[in-house]
Amino acid sequence: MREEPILVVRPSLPPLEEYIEELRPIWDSRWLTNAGPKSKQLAEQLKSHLKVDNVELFANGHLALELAISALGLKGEVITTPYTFASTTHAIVRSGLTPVFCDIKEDDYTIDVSKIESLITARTSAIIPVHVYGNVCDVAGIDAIARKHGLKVLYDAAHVFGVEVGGKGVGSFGDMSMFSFHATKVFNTVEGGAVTFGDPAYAAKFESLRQFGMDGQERVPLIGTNAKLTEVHAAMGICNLRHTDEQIAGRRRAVLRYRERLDGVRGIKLCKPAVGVKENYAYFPVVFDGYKLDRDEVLAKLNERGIYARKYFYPITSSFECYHGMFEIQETPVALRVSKRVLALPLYHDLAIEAVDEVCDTILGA
Ligand code: T4K
Repeated sequence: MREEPILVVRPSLPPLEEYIEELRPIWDSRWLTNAGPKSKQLAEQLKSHLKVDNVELFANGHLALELAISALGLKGEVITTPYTFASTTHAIVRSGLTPVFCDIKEDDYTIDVSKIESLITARTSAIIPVHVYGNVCDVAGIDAIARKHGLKVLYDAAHVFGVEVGGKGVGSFGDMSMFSFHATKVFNTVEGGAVTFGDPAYAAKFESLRQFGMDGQERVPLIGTNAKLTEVHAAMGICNLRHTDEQIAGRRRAVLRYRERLDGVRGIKLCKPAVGVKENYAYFPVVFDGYKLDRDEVLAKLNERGIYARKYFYPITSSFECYHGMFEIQETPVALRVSKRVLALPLYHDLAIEAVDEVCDTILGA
């Protein structure tokens, strides 16, 4: 057992002095929250960094997703996948909508576009696909279906910070995209999130929705919530953004080493690098299918050594106990099968190559 555990992810932090410097004007002005100058500055910086037209910031990714659903006025059924973190499905259900689960593709675990149309009914209002692990969905295929059937598209883009497709920011596809800035993400504000969108008319709606539905001091046109990003969180984002590119380069180095060690090993399946996509190396999922050990045995071996890989994403959300009896989990057989075989291996920007080797040695020598 190693002295210091290797966790699946570790947050990126700026140098402490840099953060203190960024906090100084907040102390001086005593402006701490409610869309202050730091959050406005961060939103502007993210607009150009993410190559999108509009960015609104929120207290976390989950609330951002719920408010995006609200701003889009979604009703009835939405087509989504159960191969994701709890947040995606919960946001849909908590908004009074019915998730209709579409299966995922074997190669990158994103929504299988060929299966979407058969799930559309008169009650369908939107598609909520997930760019899972940083893998980009078939945005052109989804766009074509959405246009044909008059559906909105809201991407769960929690994992794709900084990803570009054909030179375009991934957050510029669909009607809206939700990004998570949680501590464990490629870019973090400790807690935080954003929605990116093309139509500027949504900006005023988001401003109101995240501030109790208020518009000024005396008008309350919407039933909103409190989902504001504070100034101290925004300051963290401003600092972290200065280092994100070099951190993604660190993640890439670790991923290349993983691929070098694990690609082609019988019974071990890796995602292939995507063509025409600028990747962010958010997660490194490995599927154990026909390997000498099953997924749970591999995880136990890693844990014995103090290596804490995680079963992202198991179980599929449609099988959660809170949804007992509501969904037929066999309707997404690929998602079900992958979830029982997948492990996300440790990955963060300063993960040492020796640590990657230790993870691989443990898996291969098991
Ligand atoms: N949609 C998708 C597809 C998502 O993946 C997520 C979040 C969301 C929506 C919602 O966005 P947010 O509302 O969170 O902004 C973690 C994260 O908490 C969660 O944000 C993330 N997805 C999910 C994939 O991973 P857990 O339950 O695995 O977290 P936890 O506490 O077990 O931490 C994971 C690892 O990170 C551990 O090894 C410990 C380490 N860690 C964690 C924290 C909090 C640290 O080293 N430092 C820390 O401060 O969910």
